[in-house]
Amino acid sequence: LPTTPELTTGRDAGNLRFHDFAPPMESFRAAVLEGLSRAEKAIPCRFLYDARGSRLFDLICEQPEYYPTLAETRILERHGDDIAAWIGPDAQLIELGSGSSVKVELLLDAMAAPAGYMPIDISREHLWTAAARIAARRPGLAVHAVCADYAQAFDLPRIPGRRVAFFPGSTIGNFDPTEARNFLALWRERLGAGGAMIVGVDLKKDPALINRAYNDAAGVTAAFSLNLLARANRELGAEFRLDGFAHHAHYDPAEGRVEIHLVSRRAQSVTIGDRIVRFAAGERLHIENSYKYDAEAFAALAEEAGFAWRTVWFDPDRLFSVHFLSVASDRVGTH
Ligand code: AVI
Repeated sequence: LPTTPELTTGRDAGNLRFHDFAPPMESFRAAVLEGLSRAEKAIPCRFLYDARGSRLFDLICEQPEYYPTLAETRILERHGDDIAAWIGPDAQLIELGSGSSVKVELLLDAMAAPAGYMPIDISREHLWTAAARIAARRPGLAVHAVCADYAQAFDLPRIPGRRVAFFPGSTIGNFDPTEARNFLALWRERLGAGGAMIVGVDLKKDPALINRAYNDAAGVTAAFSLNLLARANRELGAEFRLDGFAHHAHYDPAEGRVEIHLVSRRAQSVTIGDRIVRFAAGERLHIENSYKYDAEAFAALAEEAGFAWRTVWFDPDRLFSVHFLSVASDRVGTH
């Protein structure tokens, strides 16, 4: 795959280096128009995260019904020392989709002497602020902030230490299982010999508990979903009436996933620039899936991606899991 060259940023300071791969901004307009022209209307979930969407997602994580954040934090607090022992010495910790880098501090605290910390995020300013905070708090730690799309090809900066990736939050669940396997395989190649990956994965459980998490009483998740239409109004000059659509999130145990849609409350036409898109009453616009796994099923998926599955930690209520995968040395690729 062609890789994007790294830009010089002039932002380096002290123990902080900034590597900018200038991830291309995918066209929101093209994705919306293409997705709305399908028989089953859909917009990819990555477009939920503009600045307002990212703030709303942080708020979702604070809702009492949204158990994944709380449960994963508990795991990292309780088992941080054990996880650090599995990571071992001379490791650089690479965080995928680091956002505000909160959970990773629990791992950095537990690691005796990390060789470095490399947060990767597509959102440049968010990344810079979080990386600067960690670098200031930990003057002995080499922090390499990487602005890139972690699912795309780019040459990971070469810094000392074995590569250990941290992918928390069950973001892996927003891929379908085939995409998840391909994504893990890509990162296995990238991590190389001696590498490992720590992945947070939400578990299958009582559907009522899952449904509550995606339909919080304060309506934050609904606002997060509807922000996609508000974003289209702001950025594309679309004329979605937000009161014309309802957030609908439902866990399908057979598929093992939460399916999130915006449902048209009535028959309506929406103008987007020079296009008119028609919605029938009750018609659904798909905006996200969130897959849940049994620990065994995720271990099998990781093995199919070429990792050696090592161990898993759970919170006391068995709501969430954190898996430790290592790169089996006899299967290492050339990257
Ligand atoms: C980011 N991701 C793991 C969240 C999830 O639970 O699938 C996104 C989310 N959507 C609605 N609530 C949370």
